Amino acid sequence: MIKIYGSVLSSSGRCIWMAEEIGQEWENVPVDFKNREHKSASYLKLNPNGKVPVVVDGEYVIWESVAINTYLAEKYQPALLGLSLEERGHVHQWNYWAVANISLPVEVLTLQKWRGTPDNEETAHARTELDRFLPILEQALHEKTYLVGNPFTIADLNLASYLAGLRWAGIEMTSYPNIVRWFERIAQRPAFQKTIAKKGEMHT
Ligand SMILES: N[C@@H](CCC(=O)N[C@@H](CS)C(=O)NCC(=O)O)C(=O)O
Repeated sequence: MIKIYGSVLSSSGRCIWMAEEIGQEWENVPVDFKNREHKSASYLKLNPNGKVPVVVDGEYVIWESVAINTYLAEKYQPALLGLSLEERGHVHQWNYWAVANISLPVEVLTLQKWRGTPDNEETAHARTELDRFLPILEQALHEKTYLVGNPFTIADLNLASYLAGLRWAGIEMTSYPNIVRWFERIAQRPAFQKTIAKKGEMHT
């Protein structure tokens, strides 16, 4: 069974959604952030970065949420990577784009919300980066049901999970109607609904 370390409220949520999407049995391993379990010697053996998620699939260990989702798609449901070489290329393009441009602003703004701290230079920069990059996603979703081809791919899943973080952090998205329409549709997916329903069941 696939083991996913870390809570649905963290970057691990992206992999939990993926495990639901591919219909594989999975087990959550809580990581106690308050007691810094993510920095313990035994945890660092799994992920030397001291971050969640880590996924353990049998003997195989992998970290970095978007890489994990690519691995899970390759192994269990390759259609989620796109249906042709060109689609797979664009799925990777959006995955790398999300990690390069969206991931850090999401982390900064969700942490700000979590801690209830005021704006500072770092959060102002995060907002500027979103203003710079979200219009690119908005344009790409013009008259599109999914980001790359049709059907749904992990490019949709990964991007939508970052946007779920922004929504949770209270970031205003009304100036991006294509993103909102796309997100609302993706959020109807049973796997996403099952994932968010776990919020109450998990801690840390
Ligand atoms: N790029 C990483 C980011 C992982 C990440 O930042 N995880 C956070 C929780 S959302 C964490 O474990 N932070 C603890 C730390 O940085 O010490 C991924 O997508 O897996």
